[in-house]
Amino acid sequence: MTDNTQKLDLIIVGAGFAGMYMLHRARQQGLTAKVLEAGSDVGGTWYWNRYPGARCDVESLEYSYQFDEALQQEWQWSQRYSPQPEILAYCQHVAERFDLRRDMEFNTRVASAHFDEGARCWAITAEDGRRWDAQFAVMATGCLSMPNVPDVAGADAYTGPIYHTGRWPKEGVDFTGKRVAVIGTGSSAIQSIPLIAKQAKSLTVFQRTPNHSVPAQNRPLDPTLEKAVKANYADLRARNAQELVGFGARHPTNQGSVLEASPEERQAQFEYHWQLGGLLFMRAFGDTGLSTEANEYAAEFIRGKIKEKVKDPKTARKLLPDTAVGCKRLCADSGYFETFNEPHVTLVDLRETPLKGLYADGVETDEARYEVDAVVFATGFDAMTGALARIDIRGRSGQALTEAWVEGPKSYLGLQVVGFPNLFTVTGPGSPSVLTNMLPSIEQHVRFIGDTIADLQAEGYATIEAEPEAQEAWVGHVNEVGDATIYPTCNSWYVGANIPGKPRVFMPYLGFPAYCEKCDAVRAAGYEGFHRAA
Ligand code: NA7
Repeated sequence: MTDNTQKLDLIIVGAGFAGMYMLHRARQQGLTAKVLEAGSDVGGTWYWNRYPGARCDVESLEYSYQFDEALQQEWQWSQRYSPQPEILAYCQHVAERFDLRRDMEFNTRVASAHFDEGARCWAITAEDGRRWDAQFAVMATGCLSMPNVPDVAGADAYTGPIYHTGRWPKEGVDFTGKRVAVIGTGSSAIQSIPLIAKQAKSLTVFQRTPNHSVPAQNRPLDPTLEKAVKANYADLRARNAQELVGFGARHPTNQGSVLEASPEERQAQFEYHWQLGGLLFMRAFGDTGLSTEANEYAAEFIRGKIKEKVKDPKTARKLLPDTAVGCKRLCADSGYFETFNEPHVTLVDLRETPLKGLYADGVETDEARYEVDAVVFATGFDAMTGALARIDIRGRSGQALTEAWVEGPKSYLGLQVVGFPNLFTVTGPGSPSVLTNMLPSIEQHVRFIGDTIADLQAEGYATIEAEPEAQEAWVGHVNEVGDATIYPTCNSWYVGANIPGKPRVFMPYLGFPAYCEKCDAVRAAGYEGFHRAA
C-alpha cells in the first residue's frame, strides 16, 4: 500500500465538469488539491457515454462553463446540440488550458473514504491500495455515472457482445451487417436507435415503458446567434440564472394556463414549442408540469405526433406513452419514431410479453426468441446516489453513508450530510442538479464549496458539518416542492424507481434561482444550518 504522507487540503473524486472546475477553483484559492478519476482522462459523463448519437439536451452555447470569459469566447461549438465527441474535446481543451491534468490521477477508482475523527481528516483509498489524506473531500462523482445493468437471466450464456450505452467502447462499435437488440427506450436509446438502425442488418427494440420525445431540431450552430450571444455572454448567463431550470432564457415559458386556453391557442403554442425542439416543448404553458389535468393536453399533442409519424398503427399504438410528459425526463430525438417505419426495425413491447432474459444466441421473451449478434443495454443509471454508494464512505463513528441513506438520500442543500464533516457532494441529492442545466449548477456548488473553505480558514474553523434539524427541514422542503408537481406520478430515475429495491424518494430540488438565493442566505447568516468547529 502506498501512503501519500503529504496531507492535502482537498481530495476531489471525479474529473468531469464538476471535478475539473473544483480543482481549478481550489488552486485559485491556494489550496493543495488532487483529483482521483477512474477513467483514463477527463470528461466524466462525456468520457463514458460514447454511444452513437450521444449529445446533451441543453444547447451547447448554454451547456458550457461561464467562469472564464476568455474560455467562453474562444470555444466554438459546431451545432446547436453538439455531439459527445465535441463535448469531450471541450473538456480536454479546458484541462489543457488550465493545466489541470498535473493534479489528476487517472485510472484510479476510489474504493473508500473514511473520516478520521481524531485527525479531522479524510483518508481516501483507491482500489489498488494507494491512499491520500485531505482535510476536505469533494465527491464530484456525477448524477448519472453508475450504469444500471439489469440482472437478466442467461446473460452469461449469451455468446455475443453485450454493451451498455454508459460504458461504450472507446474504439466504437461497428454494427454493419449485424442483427442488434436494444433493451430500453430512455434518452440514450432514443438517441442511439436511429444511428444503430442505419448500420445494422436488423434492429429489435425491447420497450418496457413508451417514452415522450420531441425532435431536438438540431442543426449547425447559427453564426449570427453565436455572435450575438458572445457579444454579451454575461447577459445570457445572468438571465439563465433566473430560469427555474437554469437555461432557456432566450425562449421564456408562456405563463398562460393550458386549461384556460382555447383549442386553437393550445394547438398553436404546442406546435410552436414542438418546433423549438426538445426540452423547450415544456415551455408551451406554465402549468403542464404542475397538474396531470393540464399535462394531459401536452401528452395528447405528442400522441398525435407519434401517430402521424409511425405508419404501422400497431407499432404506433405500442409507442404511445401513458405517463405525464416530463415526469420521466423528456427526450430530445433526431428521427426516433420514424426509425420504426424501417422494414428491418422491430418493436417488442415488454408489457405484452415480458423479458425472460438472454440465451446463447439472443434475447428471449415469454413468447419468442430473437437471435441477435449484439445486445445493447440502454438501461440507464443508478441515478444521483449510485456512484456514491459504490464507494465505502464512512463519517463519524464509522457510520456508512449507505446506512445513513437506507431510507433514501438525506442531505442539507444537496451539499453535506449529517455525520460527514468536511465532505461535500457536487450536485448531490436535494440540489437542483438534474432538473437544471448541469453546468451552472455545478459552478454554483463549486463556488459555494470554495467560499466555504475560504471562510473556514479565514475564521479559524477546522470543520463544517450539516446540522440534523436543518437537514430534516431541507429534505421536507424538497419533497414538498416535488409533491406539488407531476414528478412523483411515474416510475422515473428521479424517484429511484428504475432500480429494484431503491427507496422511492424524489431526489432533485426544483427551482434553481430559489436554491441559489437560499445558499447565499445561508452563507450570509454565518452558515446557518451548518455547525462549524475550530
Ligand atoms: P433511462 O432514461 O433511465 O432509460 C432506461 C431505459 O431502460 C428505460 O426505457 C427503462 O424502462 C429501461 N429499462 C431499465 N431496466 C430495464 C429492465 N430490467 N428491462 C427492460 N427495460 C429496462 O436511462 P438513459 O440512459 O436513457 O437516460 C438517462 C438520462 O441521461 C436521461 O434522462 C437524460 O437526462 C440523459 P422503464 O422506463 O424503467 O420502464
